[in-house]
Parts: sequence; C-alpha cells; structure tokens
Amino acid sequence: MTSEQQTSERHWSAGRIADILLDAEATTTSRTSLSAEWPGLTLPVAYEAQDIALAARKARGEIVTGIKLGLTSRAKQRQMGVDAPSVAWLTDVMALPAGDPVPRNRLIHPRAEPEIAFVMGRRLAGPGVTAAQALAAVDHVFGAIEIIDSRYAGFKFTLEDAVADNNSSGVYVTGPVLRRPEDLDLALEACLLEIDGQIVDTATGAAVQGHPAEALAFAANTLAERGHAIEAGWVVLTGGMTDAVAVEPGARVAAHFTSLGSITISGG
Ligand code: 0L1
Ligand code: MG
Repeated sequence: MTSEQQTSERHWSAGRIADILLDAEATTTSRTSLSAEWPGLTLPVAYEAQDIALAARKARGEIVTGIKLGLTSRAKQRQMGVDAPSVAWLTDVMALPAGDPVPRNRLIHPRAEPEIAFVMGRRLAGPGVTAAQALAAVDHVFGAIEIIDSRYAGFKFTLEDAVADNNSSGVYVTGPVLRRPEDLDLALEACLLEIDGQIVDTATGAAVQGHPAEALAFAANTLAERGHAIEAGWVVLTGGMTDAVAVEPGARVAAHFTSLGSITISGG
C-alpha cells in the first residue's frame, strides 16, 4: 500500500467512526466497542474521528465553547479500566442551564460526576506548558456536575473508543460560585457527591492529576500535538473527581464543594 493509500484509508476509517458515533448519539442507541471491530482504531485515529465529529457538529450550528478532560482521576481510570487521561470538545449545546433536569431524551444512560472547571482568561498553547503556567492563564474557577453518556453499551470501551466518542460527552451544569484561582487551594478543594440525600462519594481536587492545573497543562500539551490551543473564554472541565454514578429517573443528584458552592440536578 502506498503512503497516499494509507493516509486515505486512515481518513476513511476516522470519518466512518465519527459518523457511526454521531448517529448513535442522535438516535440514542448504544453499540459495542468499535476498537473490537476496527483494529486500526489507534489513539491518533480516535482523535482524528473526534475532530471530524466536531466539524460535523459545527456544520450543524454548534459553537465550540471549550474542552473536557476525561479519565484524569485514578477513581475514573479504575472505574473505566484505562490508564491515561484524554481530551475532548465542549460545544454550546452541552451546557445545561442551572435548574434544568437531566435531558433524558438526548441521553442513553446518563451518569453524573463532580468536576472542578476553569474559564480561561487568556489563550494557552503547548507544548511545554507547566501547571503553574496553565493556572496563570485561568480567569476563574467553579464547580460543575458533568452528566456523561457513552455511545457504548454498558460504558464498556478502551481509551481509544472513549476518545473517538468525545470522552462520553453529554451535558454539564456549572455551580453558582466563581473564584479566582489564586484565592483557593484547588488540590484541597473537597466535594461530596450525593444521590437522594445520601453521600455516595467524596474527593478533593488532588484526585485530578494531583492538581486540576496539571490536567489543564496536559490538555494544552496534548492539543498542541494536534495543532490546537485552549482559547481565552473557553470552559475547561478538568475531569471527574470521583467515579461517575448512574442517574435514575426522578433521582436528585447534588455536589457540595467546600468553597465552590453546591449544585443540584434532578434526574428528569
Ligand atoms: O471526566 C471524565 O473522566 C469523563 C471520562 C469519560 C469517559 C467515561 O467515563 O465515560
Ligand atoms: Mg467528566
């Protein structure tokens, strides 16, 4: 096979993977892992599929509003059986207004996870970004609940599958308290995750790569390899602090942060 044929095969595969996953999302239908069927689903191909899907989202009018890290905490890596973090895209339709219930009609099997989120004050471009440089580019920080949804049955996937699936993107809701990053110690920022008033998990920001700014630096450096930067004004979800918990219809999910306030969402 010539190198031109190899490139075109790679593009075709990434494009097909993007189509399959966007269709599964649109029809709220889960499927089995793609990596089992496509041995060519390497990490670069998975990121290429993610970017092709983003182009399709933009073509239908969605606006890129930021990025979401995935699998940045040991809890999440253990839960999903992977050992590395990853980066994916956020668009405007993924932001859920505070007070809205989980939009179950758009989701297959929603799960909730608490996160520390940033809004960027200035552009951050890798390579070589350190956590200190990353934090200096942040304008403010807030708490968030991400409602993830996987297009794979039973959330069974490899890292490559999850990357191609935009890191299980669903929707996210942001908390009521904005803080400057220098005003709090994010490694010590704690969160209690509650379902129907029962605490189901707890974590501090240190669960996220030792400090959420490390996750931000990882994102800047990983995106740089693909020719992207993190733009001023973008939201960055730094990754689930705890395991993600299934959100049943009628459930009440709450995340209580030490300094970043409380967020409650109804399971719809
Ligand atoms: O924040 C996260 O760690 C999201 C990970 C996406 C993969 C998943 O758990 O479904
Ligand atoms: Mg997440």
